[in-house]
Amino acid sequence: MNQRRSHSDLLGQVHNRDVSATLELIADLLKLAGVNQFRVRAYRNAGRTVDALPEEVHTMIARGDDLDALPSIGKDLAGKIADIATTGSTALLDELKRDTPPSLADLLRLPGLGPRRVRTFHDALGIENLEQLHRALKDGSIEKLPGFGARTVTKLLREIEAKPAAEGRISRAIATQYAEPLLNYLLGLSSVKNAAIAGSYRRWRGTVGDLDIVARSLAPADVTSAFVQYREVSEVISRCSTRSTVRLRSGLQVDLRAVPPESYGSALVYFTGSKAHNIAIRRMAQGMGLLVNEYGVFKHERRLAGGSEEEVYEAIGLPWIPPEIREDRGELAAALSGSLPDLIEPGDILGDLHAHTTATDGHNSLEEMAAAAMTRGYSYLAITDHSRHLTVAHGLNEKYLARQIKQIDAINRRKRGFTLLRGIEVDILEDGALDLPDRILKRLDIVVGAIHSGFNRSRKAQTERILQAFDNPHIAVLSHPTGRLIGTREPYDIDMESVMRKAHDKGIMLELNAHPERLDLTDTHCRMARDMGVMISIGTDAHSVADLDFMRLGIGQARRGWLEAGHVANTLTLTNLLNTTRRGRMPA
Ligand code: DGT
Ligand code: CA
Ligand code: CA
Repeated sequence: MNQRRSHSDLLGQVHNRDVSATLELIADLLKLAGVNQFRVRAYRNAGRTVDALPEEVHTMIARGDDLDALPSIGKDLAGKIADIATTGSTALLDELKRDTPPSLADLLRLPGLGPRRVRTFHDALGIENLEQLHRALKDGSIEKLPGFGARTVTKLLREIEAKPAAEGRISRAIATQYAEPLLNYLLGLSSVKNAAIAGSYRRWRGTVGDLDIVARSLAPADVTSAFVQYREVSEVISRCSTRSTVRLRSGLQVDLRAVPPESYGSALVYFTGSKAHNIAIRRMAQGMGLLVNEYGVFKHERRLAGGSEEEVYEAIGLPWIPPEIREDRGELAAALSGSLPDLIEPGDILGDLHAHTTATDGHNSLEEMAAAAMTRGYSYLAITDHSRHLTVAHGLNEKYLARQIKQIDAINRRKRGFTLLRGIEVDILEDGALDLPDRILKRLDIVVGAIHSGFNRSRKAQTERILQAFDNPHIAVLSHPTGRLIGTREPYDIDMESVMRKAHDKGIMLELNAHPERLDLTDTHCRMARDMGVMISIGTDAHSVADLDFMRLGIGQARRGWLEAGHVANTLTLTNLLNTTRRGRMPA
């Protein structure tokens, strides 16, 4: 971060993601300082609230909104959030940092390490970060500490070394907060005629390594100099008249190419990628005696196309190909034979099939969730709170679920053209049984089964567990089928083909969980479901009204998996949907 910037210069630059990360850091440092867990949790909850906001905190402050009206935010926290949103920090954080190096917080993320152990590492060995811990584990100094045996050391080493490869990439949902304002800034320049974010961002990958922006301009040098002056740029990594790379304060790197109008389409194709798609296109064009590059499509130096993407694809005999499937996974063959998929679109979605409320670990009530779903034009929303086994989320037992069913029925009686579906996200227990008895499950519209424990079982056992759950007559959907948490938890090991085969035979759907940390199923698994005739249900796993907007990420992922509206359950009308989800329901 550039320390020389004044506060007023920073104003308007601290995005919600920065605020929530700062609150999270405060929580970690408080935890290390040994304060009581309720105080720690208050900061974590506040971070989550900020993450779920539909607009930027600094916008709300500028408008004069009361931040303490937000869920789980009192007066004191509201003041600190305002400090962070306007200055990037708050007195408490500055004070905590004086006592504890912030990098110690990373150690808390390792399974099995609590504040007491982390403090021991720090006090006894001066360890301040993961790298130093890694070294100390290997050179035997940790094993010599009282209370740390060889087994603990082996386990910690494995955790550190298995840190997922997503490191260095950020979630697309977070990248959006930085990308869209930057794009708008560029679009507002008089030297820019048009601009688009290309790269993995445009292909809707769940995570992005960096941003790639293409701008159409008659004065590329002007675009570049305005770009490097963007207020969030912290470092100019490279710069020439048509191309430059910068780093934003957030750490996100951005490549910009400014190109003349006649090359805009070909530059967009090139920088949208993927690289594999580009190579496949170039090879195909070569067979036709054509050269394709970022400047255009050429035959013996003569330009045939380049101004628009449609023109570029047309010059090589293809229809335009949607960015999400430009991965060299058969899209060129499909384009050639006129069999490109008719990909699902946001307007096809009639409802959301996975949402939580304050009855378990959600932030909003049934009424609020219903209203938010209606605002989005939905005709239904499935309420799928947790079941009792998930005690950390205050999972519902039979009695509380029965009460929620009554509440949902009462709300539905008052609504026209909108229905809350009675549902549950029920734990699939270790033996494959569901966590609630059939007599309550059969009263529901949609039973979503999920694994939340016992992740480390063998492939065979984990697969058996799921197949066993599919024998329950009520389960309609398998939620987040691989259990991955992007960047923090690897998927559990299952035989996806067996799971899909049985899902198909039993008429059970697989969920594409649209939460940005999950995006589970993956794109290739979506494609596999399509090929195996397994219906997909897209669910946002919303824990607040704002989370319902994750649907767009789910659609991006579904499109990457070649899914059409007909492959996705939430495009069905309510009646058709209920025909597929109420598998073993007792007649009303
Ligand atoms: P990322 O940033 O890792 O999430 O993924 P991308 O796809 O955005 O990759 P990036 O930023 O390295 O490059 C943007 C696009 O530029 C990439 O999708 C295709 C194109 N590109 C980059 N390097 C090459 C290359 O060596 N050959 C070809 N044909 N295209 C390339
Ligand atoms: Ca990129
Ligand atoms: Ca790039």
